[in-house]
Amino acid sequence: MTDRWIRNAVAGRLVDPDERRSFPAIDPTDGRVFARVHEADADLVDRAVSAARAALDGPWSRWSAAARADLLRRVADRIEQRAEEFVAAEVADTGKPVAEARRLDVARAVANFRAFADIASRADQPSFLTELPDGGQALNYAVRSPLGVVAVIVPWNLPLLLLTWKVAPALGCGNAVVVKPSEETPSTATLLAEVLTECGLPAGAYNVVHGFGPGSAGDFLVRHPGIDGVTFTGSSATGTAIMRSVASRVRPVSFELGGKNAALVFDDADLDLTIAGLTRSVFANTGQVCLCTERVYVQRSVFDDVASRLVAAAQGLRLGRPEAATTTTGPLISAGHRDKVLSYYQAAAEAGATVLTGGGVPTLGAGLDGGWWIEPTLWSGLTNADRPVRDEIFGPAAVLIPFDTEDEAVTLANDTEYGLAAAVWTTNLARGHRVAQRMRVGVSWVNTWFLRDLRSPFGGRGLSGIGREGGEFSVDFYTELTNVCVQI
Ligand code: NAD
Ligand code: 6OH
Repeated sequence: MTDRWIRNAVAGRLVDPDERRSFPAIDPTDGRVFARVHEADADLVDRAVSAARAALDGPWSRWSAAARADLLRRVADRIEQRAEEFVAAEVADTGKPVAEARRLDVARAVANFRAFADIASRADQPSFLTELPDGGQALNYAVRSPLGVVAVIVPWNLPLLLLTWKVAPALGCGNAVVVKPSEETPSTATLLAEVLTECGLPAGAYNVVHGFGPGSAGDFLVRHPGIDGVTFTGSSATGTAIMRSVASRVRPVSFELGGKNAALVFDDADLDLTIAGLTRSVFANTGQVCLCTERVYVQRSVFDDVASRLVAAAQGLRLGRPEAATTTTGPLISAGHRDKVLSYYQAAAEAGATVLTGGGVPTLGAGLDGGWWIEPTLWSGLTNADRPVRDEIFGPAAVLIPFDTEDEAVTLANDTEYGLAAAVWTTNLARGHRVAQRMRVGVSWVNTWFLRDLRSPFGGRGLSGIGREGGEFSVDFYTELTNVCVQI
């Protein structure tokens, strides 16, 4: 049994763990327990919310926007200095390749703090000069104030990236947060607490409570009367449950939820670029990115070529130890999640899919067989009516489906209740713009995938979410506007 603890953070201090309330932190590469996580009870969640309220009512409320921006920049610098600790913590929780944690997760955490230092401190405030019937005037101007105590609930797939995507703008706008990381990936949220304190964030402006959803810290937090809003990234089912919990007190929510994202490959696409892009978009992070492509629609004349080249690329992926330079692909996050993904492998087989590659569980040896490994998988022979083509799988798997015309491709891609992301692959510029705009999604890429400018709106439609974050859209969520009208 390990004696390492992952702690809650309340009022600027790490909380001594309670031996009676813990759950294991498990390394997904081999199933080994590497730490115990202190599960916050309702009382500790209450203390965290009170600490956040006290911070809001205390000196933190008098920090200027410029001082908050300086703090965010110091935090970015400090994460860079302690980058290898963040990498190690993220890799321990997720099993992802070390190089990927460095290049994507930790680098984006730094970028999130730097970007929102600029964005939040430059947020504009609308004003209008109103002409009155008697010839007089009134000046209307709006001032922004923090939303208040914000509950931040995040998932396990990109834990630090998605946490800082919310915490940086929330703090930049002067809020106090109570964070509930995923029970699968608790480490980096607690490490961030240390860094924020080192950088001078007042006690209570950032708190962490660990635990699960229903009947645990997540549920206690979203039902707490002391919170002023909820920003949530996770599954559509959990989003629905949280919305219900928050509804009784009319609090704003920002939801970034699941996806069932399409790629559309036209016969004029640059196939080298397309195959490299599809390989990333289907298999990055073992398919555990909300933006990952799970449906690949391919124009019929290039279908066989695209299929065989994508299969070769999938077979070139290397599953293995996170620290090995050759490793491209880690395990899934948990045994339960692998069971879910495997149930779709089974459902695809039952629906008569042709398994182009993969379809099962690999044998890796080298001490890895206790982990949650799974084979990268591609299918053909399914249609939009089949469950593996309708439900979000959230694993390294996609289906290839042929189409004949542009209109047919658009119809097939939009035939889903989700609406997060799409990627169009074509060298025809007009078609690229045309099709990208016709996608019913929040994020539509042409000849690329997961290319992000943090000033642009990010979010989804339908089952994929409510609201947009990024740039001024984050500022809009994390602030309230008060309009002042002065008759002149
Ligand atoms: P999840 O919904 O199971 O859990 C997300 C978080 O919510 C966790 O911290 C969990 O403990 C908490 N939670 C669960 N039930 C709760 C409740 N009733 N009240 C309060 N909190 C509760 O999601 P997951 O399995 O961790 O992540 C995978 C899902 O997240 C996928 O559906 C994926 O598409 C989605 N996701 C979306 C985006 C996006 O930006 N759109 C980004 C990443 C992940
Ligand atoms: C989902 O898994 C990825 C979400 C990505 C972002 O929120 C982002 O800002 O890039």
